[in-house]
Amino acid sequence: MNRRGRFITLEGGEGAGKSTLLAGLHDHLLQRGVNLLQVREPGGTSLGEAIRSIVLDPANPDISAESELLLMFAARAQLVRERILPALDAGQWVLCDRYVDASYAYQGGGRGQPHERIAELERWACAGLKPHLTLLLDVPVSTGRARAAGRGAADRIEVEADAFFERVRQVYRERAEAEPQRFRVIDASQAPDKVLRAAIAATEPLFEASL
Ligand code: Z5A
Repeated sequence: MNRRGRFITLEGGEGAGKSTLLAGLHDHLLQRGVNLLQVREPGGTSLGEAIRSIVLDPANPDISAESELLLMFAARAQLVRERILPALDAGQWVLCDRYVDASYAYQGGGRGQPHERIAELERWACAGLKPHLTLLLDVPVSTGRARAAGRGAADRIEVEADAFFERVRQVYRERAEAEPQRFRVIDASQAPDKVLRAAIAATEPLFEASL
């Protein structure tokens, strides 16, 4: 990849603390003088936000695993082309709350969609775009779910059983192990300030390297 900006993604299971970390990391990068775009998946474009409201709505229990996978990639294909690639080409850094690893974890691990099918969609939909850095917030499922439980009504995916989220966690960890140069795994059971410090340390090499 020979783009001027940097592409950072955040991943993790339910209640891992991504939103909490994003706020602190966003402030830190701005203080470092980074011209930053922050987006989320599914979402970040008007098409993506419409897909998000459909796919996370518990009033749509009949969405098939295949449809769910395609909807995630439809939102992603639009976000990559409409916002992420133009921002990177203009020299901005992009901080994205979830990206393609989430599809391998949730639709692959959680829903049992075949890895090769997801890989094919990635090749087709993502225009070759890979993150420079992926921060994986790793936390036991019970801890994450207990944190998330305080937040009110569960969405269509959050209603799944613990076993679903154990498979999600397992796939995330396997992907991190397979690509150690891209992933930094952060113990997200630590206090939020420690999680933020670990994330900041992981972003430092991005300032130095010509990627
Ligand atoms: N999804 C998918 O299936 N496939 C895909 O390809 C993509 C997404 C891209 C997006 O929902 C859903 O879409 C997600 C995966 C699926 N579904 N699930 N489940 P979302 O973006 O709305 O939600 P989320 O991504 O799952 O995140 P979350 O559950 O909202 O949690 P979080 O952002 O990681 O956590 P948080 O809001 O920062 O923290 C939760 C609580 O814990 C809160 O009270 C905090 O104050 C507290 N917290 C945070 N950090 C700590 C620490 N370190 N210690 C103690 N307490 C903490």
